[in-house]
Amino acid sequence: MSGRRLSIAITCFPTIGGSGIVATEIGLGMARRGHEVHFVSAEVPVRLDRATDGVFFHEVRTGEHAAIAGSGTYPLALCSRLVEVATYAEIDVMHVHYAVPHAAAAWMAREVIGPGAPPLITTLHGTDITLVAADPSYLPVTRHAILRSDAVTTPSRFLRDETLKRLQLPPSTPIEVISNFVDAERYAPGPNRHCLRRLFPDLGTDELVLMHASNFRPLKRLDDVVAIFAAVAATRPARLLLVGDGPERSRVEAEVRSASLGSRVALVGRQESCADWLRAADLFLLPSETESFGLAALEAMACGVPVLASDVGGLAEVVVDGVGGRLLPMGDRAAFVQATLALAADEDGRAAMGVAARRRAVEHFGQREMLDRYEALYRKITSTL
Ligand code: GMT
Repeated sequence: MSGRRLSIAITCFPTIGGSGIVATEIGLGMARRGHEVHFVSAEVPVRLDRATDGVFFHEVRTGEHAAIAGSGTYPLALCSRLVEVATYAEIDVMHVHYAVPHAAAAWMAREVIGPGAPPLITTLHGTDITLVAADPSYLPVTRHAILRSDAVTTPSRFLRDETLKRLQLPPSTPIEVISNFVDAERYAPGPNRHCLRRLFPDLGTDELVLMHASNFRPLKRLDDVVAIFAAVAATRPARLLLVGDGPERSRVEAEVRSASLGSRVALVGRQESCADWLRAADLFLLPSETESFGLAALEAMACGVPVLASDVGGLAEVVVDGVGGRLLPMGDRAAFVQATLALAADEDGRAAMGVAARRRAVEHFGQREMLDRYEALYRKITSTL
């Protein structure tokens, strides 16, 4: 390691979701580089199950007393825990992911600690900004915490511009774009069709396997996924693999059955890693209403799987239309069906697109480069304060 060892506190949501995954991979990467990393969260983040030297976990517990139960005291408990951890572990920098409520809780922790408090980096992820902008109850405090952060980062230029606009920040507010990244060794191409045998015992070798992975929230447009698949499957043999869980899952499962697609569609629920499933897929569908980045698309690309995504938000910074996949008008199911069938019919074109997808993921979204940028940011803000 060049430079002194840093003690870093990372706060994120522990559940499956791009923001928690990115935060966890940053922490693990920093620990591998010799820094000490303290995760401060309600639960152990999903991908933090790998024992890594230099990684510590601090659970945030809210009180169960009847007087405060249900009053949403999590930000206060997080603030108190950050104060403790910052003091006992001599934290050099606090890095919080997702503005609501983490940025405000960390800003409060700095106020409580007073002079000598560690600097704060806030990384915004997307839904945090739309939520704050749409609900004024969170706006003043979150805006303040963002303005008081020593550095603010976003995974895309799209989200940087949206943040400035939606939070009405001065255009000169420094927001650094550091792209999300993928571990291109864990997420790599390779044959893995056998993992589908149990799900689809009668799977033919010429069948097209489509995949979608998300948190099953309405903005992922699961109805589009199922409708696109149904139209494709009516034309040629195909299967659909749905990975993830969330509010839309029961409805989607019922819809699949009522459309008599039960034997062609498998819902495998929440998975710690998508890599093995991606290696079994031919194409990845992401018809979202919006995405600040689209980490799921990047993971598919790293596995050499072409992505068919909506041309919205930061997705255009990840997928180049016609290179590693297709960008299609959001909500235009016919366009998705046509693009899927065209790629299904052109095996060589599809393979070339998979190679291009992998190349783009490796060359533009490499883990080492992004970790270098975060580490440089940590060093910059700890040396100037
Ligand atoms: O996609 C979600 O709804 C989950 C959300 C999250 O907080 O994990 O994802 C957001 O952050 C990811 C990591 O930066 C991005 O890849 C996703 O595009 C972004 N989701 C949205 O903007 C809707």
